[in-house]
Amino acid sequence: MATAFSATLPLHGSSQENRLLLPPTRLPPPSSFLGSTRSLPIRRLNHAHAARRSPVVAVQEIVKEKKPTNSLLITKEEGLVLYEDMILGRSFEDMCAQMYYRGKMFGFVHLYNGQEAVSTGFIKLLTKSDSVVSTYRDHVHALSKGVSARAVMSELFGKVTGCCRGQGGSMHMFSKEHNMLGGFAFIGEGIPVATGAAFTSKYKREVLKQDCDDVTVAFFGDGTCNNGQFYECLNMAALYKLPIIFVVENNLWAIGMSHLRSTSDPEIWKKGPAFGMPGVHVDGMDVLKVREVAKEAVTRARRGEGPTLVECETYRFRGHSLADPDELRDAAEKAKYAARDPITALKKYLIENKLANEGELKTIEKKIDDLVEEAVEFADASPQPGRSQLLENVFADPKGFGIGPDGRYRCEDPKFTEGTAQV
Ligand SMILES: Cc1ncc(C[n+]2csc(CCOP(=O)(O)OP(=O)(O)O)c2C)c(N)n1
Ligand SMILES: [Mg+2]
Repeated sequence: MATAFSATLPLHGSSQENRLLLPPTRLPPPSSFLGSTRSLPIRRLNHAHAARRSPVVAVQEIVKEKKPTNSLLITKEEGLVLYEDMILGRSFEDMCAQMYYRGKMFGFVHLYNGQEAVSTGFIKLLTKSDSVVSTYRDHVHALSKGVSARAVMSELFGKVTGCCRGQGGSMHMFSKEHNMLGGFAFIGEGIPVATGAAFTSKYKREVLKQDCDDVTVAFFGDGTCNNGQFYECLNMAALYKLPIIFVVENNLWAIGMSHLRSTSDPEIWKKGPAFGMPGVHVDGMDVLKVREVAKEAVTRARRGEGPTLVECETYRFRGHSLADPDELRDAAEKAKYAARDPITALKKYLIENKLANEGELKTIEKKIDDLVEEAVEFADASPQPGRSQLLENVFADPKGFGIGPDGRYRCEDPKFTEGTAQV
């Protein structure tokens, strides 16, 4: 494999795990696949209904077959696109932190620093009509999908020029134009939405006979994999062979809860084969490895071969949100992952393989710095939403007492206060 990226991240061995004396999970022998310590066994279902399903094929087997070991994984142009996207994600988030602490944005703000290889590795392979669903850690997925830095920053500032006209804020980035189907504050909420989007693509193609090979990528965290919606959607996606990729961003923590303490089997990728779809583990600090896995998964989905579960092992470089002082995670663990910064790794690969020189990369960094600065100026100068926008798109009775058969708010009925209710 022609990647200069460093060795793999063992999932195990955090100090948290040691303190709790959890039994070590038995790992299969190390595999050279994309630097992963785990390999995906090819499992064929041997129960009575196996004939209904397609055999489960490991994504990495396909990747191995196709990749000669001595060729570069990307062209110069692709490398520069990846680098620019990751720099955009990082610079944008660093700027968010500054703006948050200056009081320019309100509510919770969850940053993506450290996880850029996942967003970039997947989304830069997608077309505009493909869909992306994210979580509350969604700014960078929106940027990778093409939503402008101006629109995302303005949304964070609560301004009318934001991608949701200031009504969504940090956790709800949405853009119909870019098929960015939302950040979702409730964990797991996005997974059924993504499954629905994938169902739409299949319905268009197979029932309406439209020329549609759109795929959907759903991003969510390790903690979310303990949520029921994840399992329900894996089942439906496998059953209907939907064009979807479930991407777990396993950053080893769910706020202050270690993945190893909260999950019966911490190897999330194994849940794919359990539902009849490929599951793969990939080093999520290495954008080239993520991209190789993403290519295969996206291609399978486009060909109508169904869903894939991808577990990207990654790490967030900041606290859970900007309100989190990040005192729980062990300093040694943080330092270990900081040394594997995905942007530094890509830069090293580009330079060592003569795909780019320092000057070209600096030019990109400067361009992105200017773009992010300009986005802040734009957001700052943009107007607040008008008061009339307040109740737009609110379908519930804003006064909280229901709507009567005459279509009027119950509380406006003079008889309303005759009972026990007090308005
Ligand atoms: C349904 C629901 N339950 C609980 C929460 C509170 N909550 C917010 S973030 C979070 C942890 C999620 O961790 P993970 O899925 O690993 O994502 P990460 O923050 O690490 O990206 C929880 C439990 C929530 N937002 N939604
Ligand atoms: Mg997590």
